Amino acid sequence: MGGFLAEPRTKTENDKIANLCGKETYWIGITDLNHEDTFTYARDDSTIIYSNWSPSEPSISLGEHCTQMYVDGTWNDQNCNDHMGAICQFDAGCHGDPHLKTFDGRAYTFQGTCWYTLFKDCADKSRFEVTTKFEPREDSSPDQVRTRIVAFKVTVGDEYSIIDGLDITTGRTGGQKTAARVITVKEEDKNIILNFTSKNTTFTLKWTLRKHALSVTYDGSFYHGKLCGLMGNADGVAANDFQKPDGSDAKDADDFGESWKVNEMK
Ligand SMILES: [Ca+2]
Ligand SMILES: [Ca+2]
Ligand SMILES: [Ca+2]
Repeated sequence: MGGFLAEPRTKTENDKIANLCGKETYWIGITDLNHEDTFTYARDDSTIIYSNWSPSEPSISLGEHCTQMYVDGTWNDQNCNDHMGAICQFDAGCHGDPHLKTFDGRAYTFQGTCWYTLFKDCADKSRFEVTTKFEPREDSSPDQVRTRIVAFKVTVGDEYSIIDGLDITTGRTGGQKTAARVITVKEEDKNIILNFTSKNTTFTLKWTLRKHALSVTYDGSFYHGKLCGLMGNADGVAANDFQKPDGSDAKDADDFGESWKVNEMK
């Protein structure tokens, strides 16, 4: 199924796996099969960076080359032929990272932790802007931050709408809260559909809360090549999408993503 024996690399990961184990012991992906007494990850044979051996383990040199996790989360090297269950791990790419895709179809991964311009009218006098907020996910670790989109804000002229989970706030930039005119928002079965119109172009944002996934479509051709932000310039060419606010080309996805960071909103 594309998984592999679990590789707890931090105390946090190890504790979580131990909680999954319940009353059984399970194989994890740590072995010294290839180099007696030097334990490595079974998947790529790289040396382990964290361990949690039980007292007086690993027993080494006794024909024990595979590793089991006890109920309390500590490890024991054990004969690989023993029968027990296994804890498997799946790489994050399989579920829910912010894999972004530009209007022109360029896919990339960017893990920001702030507000970023998703797309906007790139003219000198910008008519609208959509910003999104990324936050770390619960399964982040110090060495690998994973994020998801948790909120977004749409500004059209002096009107704005902030979608924060299922909380919807609309108003005018002048301050007073008021019914929206060019932005319409509706909620359907924990999906939020937001529409706004500019220059005879209707933009539709569909926010699937369960997956923290946001999709954007628009009609017409007026904004062809006139957008910018994390979703690129919408000119039909995927290769030129990593443009920074100053118009220069970013050197990679992180450089591109960070260049579209905006000041934190209150
Ligand atoms: Ca051994
Ligand atoms: Ca042992
Ligand atoms: Ca493009």
